[in-house]
Amino acid sequence: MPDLTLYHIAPSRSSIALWMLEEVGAPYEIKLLKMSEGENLKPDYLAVNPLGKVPALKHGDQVITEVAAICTYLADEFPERKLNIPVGTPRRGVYLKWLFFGPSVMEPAMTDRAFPRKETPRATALGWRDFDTVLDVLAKAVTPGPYLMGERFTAADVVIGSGLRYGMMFKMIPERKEFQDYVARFAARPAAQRASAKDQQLSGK
Ligand SMILES: N[C@@H](CCC(=O)N[C@@H](CS)C(=O)NCC(=O)O)C(=O)O
Repeated sequence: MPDLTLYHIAPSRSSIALWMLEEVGAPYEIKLLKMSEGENLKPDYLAVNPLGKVPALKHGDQVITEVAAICTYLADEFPERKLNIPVGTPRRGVYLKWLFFGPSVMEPAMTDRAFPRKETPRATALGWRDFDTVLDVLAKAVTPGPYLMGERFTAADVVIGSGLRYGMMFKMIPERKEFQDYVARFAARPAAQRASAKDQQLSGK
């Protein structure tokens, strides 16, 4: 029995972890939860993640939540797949920057745009910038590419790339050429295709 278990709602943010598991290529098990039936808010799953959010990844007896942490963890845990920038490499700092940028800058900026607040908080009180500035930074980062870290595809592309891909799919992010080209590059990866096919099958679509 694999000692990696993904708690997954298909499709959702946990699809990002599913893609990462396919990139890693180690055996894993999926525990599928139905949000429509509130399974993620039932005691069994709250014992795994008290927030009731997916993904959660169990590795042995350890539980990891937060999708960017899961991607970082898997990339470091399976270094032979070369999906990380190892400790001691000068560019690791930039790689970590992108892994944190996803949940702490890109996602909040997207949420600001999609769900405007009545009162705009002071820009200096926030840990991110306005949507347009954040998108300009990302467009520059993925050009000319092919990936955020140059030639090497890493876990940072799984995190940032998924955000851009889902953002465009749900019309939360404009279909800028830089983003379309970047997304097309990794959508051709076999692991990304396997993860999408699994998600479609799991969601019955
Ligand atoms: N900060 C979490 C967010 C995870 C998250 O929002 N997951 C959504 C799926 S897209 C979820 O579990 N929603 C169920 C709910 O809110 O009840 C992460 O980055 O992993």
